[in-house]
Amino acid sequence: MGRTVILPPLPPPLRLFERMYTIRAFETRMEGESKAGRLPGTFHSSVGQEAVAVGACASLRETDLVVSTHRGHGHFLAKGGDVFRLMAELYGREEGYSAGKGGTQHMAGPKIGFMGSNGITGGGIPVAAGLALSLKRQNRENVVISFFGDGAANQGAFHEALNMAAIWKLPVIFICENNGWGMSTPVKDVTSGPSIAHRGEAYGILYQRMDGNDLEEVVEQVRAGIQMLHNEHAPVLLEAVTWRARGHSRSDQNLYRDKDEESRWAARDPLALYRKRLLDGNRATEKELAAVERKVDAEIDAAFQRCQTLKPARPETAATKVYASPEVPDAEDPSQRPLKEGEFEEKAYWEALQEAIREAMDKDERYFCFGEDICEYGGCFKVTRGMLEHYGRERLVNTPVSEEGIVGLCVGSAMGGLRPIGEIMFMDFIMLAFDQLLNHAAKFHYIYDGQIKVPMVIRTPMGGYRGYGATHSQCLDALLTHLPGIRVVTPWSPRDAKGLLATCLEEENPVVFVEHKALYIAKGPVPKQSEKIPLGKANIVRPGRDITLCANSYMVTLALQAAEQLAKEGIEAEVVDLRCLNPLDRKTVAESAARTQALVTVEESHLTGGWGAEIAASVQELAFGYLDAPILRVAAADVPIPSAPELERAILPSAEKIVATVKKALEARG
Ligand SMILES: Cc1ncc(C[n+]2csc(CCOP(=O)(O)OP(=O)(O)O)c2C)c(N)n1
Ligand SMILES: [Mg+2]
Repeated sequence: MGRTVILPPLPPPLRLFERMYTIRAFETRMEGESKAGRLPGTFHSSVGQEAVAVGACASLRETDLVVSTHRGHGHFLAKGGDVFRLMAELYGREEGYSAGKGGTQHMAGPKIGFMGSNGITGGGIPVAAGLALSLKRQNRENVVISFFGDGAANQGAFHEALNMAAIWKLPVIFICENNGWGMSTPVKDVTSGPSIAHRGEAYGILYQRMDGNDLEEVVEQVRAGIQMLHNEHAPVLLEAVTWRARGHSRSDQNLYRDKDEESRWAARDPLALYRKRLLDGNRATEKELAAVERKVDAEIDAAFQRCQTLKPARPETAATKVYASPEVPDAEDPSQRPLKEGEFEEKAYWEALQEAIREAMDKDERYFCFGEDICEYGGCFKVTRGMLEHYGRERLVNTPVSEEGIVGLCVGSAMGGLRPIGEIMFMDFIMLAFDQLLNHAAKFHYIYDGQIKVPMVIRTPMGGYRGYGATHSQCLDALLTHLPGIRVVTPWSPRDAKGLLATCLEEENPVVFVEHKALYIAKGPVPKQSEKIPLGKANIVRPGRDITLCANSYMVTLALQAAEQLAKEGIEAEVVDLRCLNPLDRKTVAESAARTQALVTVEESHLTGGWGAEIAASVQELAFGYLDAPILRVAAADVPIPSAPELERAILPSAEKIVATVKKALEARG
């Protein structure tokens, strides 16, 4: 059943003209600054496309949301962005919307519903769908506009997001600004099908092509689109046919375009067309229009003059706001308390995980689980088994096989106020979502200077030892730690699995929570009383005086087995479970190594670039004087993971390899 939503009244024509003129004047002035070398980085002018931005935003409320592109100044101004703060951002000043951290391609103003411009072509589309999911789940009548270019319509992200928005009927208007070009590539050379708009047909959603240089047509189509969206409860795809009047970016001289094209489109300049239409229709006088132009020119000039007085960004701000909730190194760790009889139950790792999820979901409606085959099937490793009956399909959502979409919608919905718990079926598949995870989730808080948070947890199983072969066995935990902005947690025991997941579910940062296939059915004591284990605290799971074994996840099991064997030979190994890779508890490992004077790292990620190298470097920095043996590493060999058990064993860590490596280290000690 549809509903009629009263749209906000349209701004008067002179106001629309003023907005278009503001964008034109802003872009013109700042492009000059950019070409003169006074702005850092690049510059993408939206001159020629003002009617799309202004026409689309004309029917939005402040609480409606916009997600933009690398060519986003116009969208920002049309959504109500402040000229001075936008300009200041382009100059790299702290007064800018992103305090100089974002620059021209990464600005946000959530207070005015502008949820970020984005330097990744197509990257904002799943984010917009996720924001729409949050609006829908919160029963808000708002809409999201997702702006993107013709080039972005060829990204997988576009297709995954459109499909997901269509199946869940999300309130998002996808607006493709087809400006004829993706850098130097003409649309027709790289785009199949009758039109980009027609791609909507494939997803069964409403679609329409429109003249993107005709402000009134854009206003009308977007207004109709929003109304349709509310009536049909379905997303809409609009293709605005327009033209990029300037070069792609600062350095582009447009040498690949012919003069005919230039003069044809120059005659269709959207600002001049609207100006003429207002005059011809007696809706504004020359005097009124000129007065608007003078007023805007003065405003741009005032902002410009003010920007010249601003000081450069202070270097000490460069490393601030990387994380929305900081690491708490001295937080109390309840898991250090030994459990007494009656205080715990023996539980499997998977059960402990499910308990943490259930406890969060029972307390707070914002949590929902989101992933492939997590409903009836319970997920590939059955962590969500049995939950569907209790929580229903609203709180447990089976998704298409669309990893980029899964993570992207988690990102957007987390930004919109939800608490998504995403599941990636095998960690290997997370690579399909790296863009959303590492370019978006991990960076948004920082690049928008703390204005946006992405509190999501992505759970995923890693690991070999099961013969699944190269695409279903990898440990990518170390790989994820190379980029700041994202927590990486790798629990070993069922107690930690529950206590760490409980903490992660309350984190304000994005988290990748890495489980291990070989641990799901392993049992251990889990306290009846819920506990939250702080992130970034390694755990000494076996004390010893002769050497430190630093491990995580399933490698802790192997390290303990190795320690047992070594003990028979009189070598007492201390086993330290890192538990988290970000934050990384270098201190506990260094202190342990300082006591034992020797260290072997044990990881299942590949040797080269693994976390063992990072720990080795840190320990020699922190405890060099105490060591009297070389730090050695046990890791997966630098080959893809083979399937046959004999081959897999040959390249993955084992207790025997750990024992041999320990002996080698101790022999060198002499
Ligand atoms: C994922 C990704 N690939 C490539 C680029 C480099 N790049 C920047 S803009 C652009 C063209 C985008 O074309 P379109 O989506 O039509 O937007 P327009 O520049 O025309 O506004 C490219 C290839 C990028 N920023 N991100
Ligand atoms: Mg384009």
